[in-house]
Amino acid sequence: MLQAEEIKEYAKSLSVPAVGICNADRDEQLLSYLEKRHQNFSACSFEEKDIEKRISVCQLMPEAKSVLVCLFPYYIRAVQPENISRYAAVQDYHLVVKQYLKKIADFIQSKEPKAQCLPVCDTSSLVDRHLAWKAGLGFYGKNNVLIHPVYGSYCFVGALVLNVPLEADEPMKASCVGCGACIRSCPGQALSDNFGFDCERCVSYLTQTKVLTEEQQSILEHQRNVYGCDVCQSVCPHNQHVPDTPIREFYREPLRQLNEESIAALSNRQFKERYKNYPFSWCSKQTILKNFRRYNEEK
Ligand code: B12
Repeated sequence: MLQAEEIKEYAKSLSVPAVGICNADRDEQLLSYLEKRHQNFSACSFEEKDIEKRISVCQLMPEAKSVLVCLFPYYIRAVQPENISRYAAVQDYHLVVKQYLKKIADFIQSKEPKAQCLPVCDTSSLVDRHLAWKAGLGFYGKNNVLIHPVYGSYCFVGALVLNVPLEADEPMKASCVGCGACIRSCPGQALSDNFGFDCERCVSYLTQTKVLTEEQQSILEHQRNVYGCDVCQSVCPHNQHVPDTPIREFYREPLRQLNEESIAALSNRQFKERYKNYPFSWCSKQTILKNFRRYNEEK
């Protein structure tokens, strides 16, 4: 029978520093978190609205028995992006994470030819950071992000849904220090106690959204970023001494800033081509330019 430890060791040999396992049962605990959240805040337009799809791994793979969850740190001290968030300045995590998950899936199938492995990163109906929390890879911060004790919150989550049972890990005992710096610093006051999060006030969301209300535009005042936001992470004490990422793909051509004139000179197709390896290439060129114009008007 396939052993959890040998898969974890293999993943670590690829430089994936945090790997854990959780079961694929319908998740009643997540259900209560989601219900509470939906009572207090409207769901973000990027979020899966069907709660059953979020809590049932079996809706993605009917024979699912376990989920192997990995963290992919992306912090690089020498990379200090000026007007985009850190996660957007490095190679597109969807592409990078999927390559690693494919290698791990190949390893699993070499040991267990009947194993089915479904890669998940960001775009599925599952709640990625809940999976990571359940698999013991970190704890939730008041800023809503999943924090690893060594790599902090600058980590992407990727997972393989498996039809083979594996020994599950326990959630981590450690917790966020609870200083509230993220809540106080959030430019849109999107965060509140008890993991409250109002997407409609989050700068990251607003930079990715085409049409904004006047109030939302005022939240973006003085925000230099034209894509994403790192404020609630950069003030977090858990992120102050994190090591550089061991994932080598993230060192390839990191962006320092986006330039308005250069982007305006590109056609939509050229924009997609130029930035196809970065996570914001799905976003329209017009949305990025809207963020530049708003910043310029306020200067
Ligand atoms: C939609 C989305 C967004 C939206 C909404 C974010 C949000 N807070 O919901 C926007 C565009 C604003 C956004 C921004 C960012 N995002 Co985003 N986003 C997503 C996406 C696609 C869905 C998130 C979602 O469903 N949210 C709704 C709620 C239900 O889920 P949740 O916030 O993850 O967690 C809640 C519950 O799970 C519950 N909960 C569940 N179990 C438990 C257990 C305990 C103990 C506790 C206390 C709570 C708890 O508490 C949380 C708060 O309500 C996920 C990928 C995915 N499929 O999960 C990526 C994802 C969450 N994003 C990610 C990233 C990197 C970011 C940014 C850091 C990017 C940036 N720099 O701009 C910011 C962070 C903003 C923030 N403070 O949350 C990573 C997060 C990695 C991490 N270490 O946490 C993810 C997981 C993508 C990935 N696979 O790596 N994102």
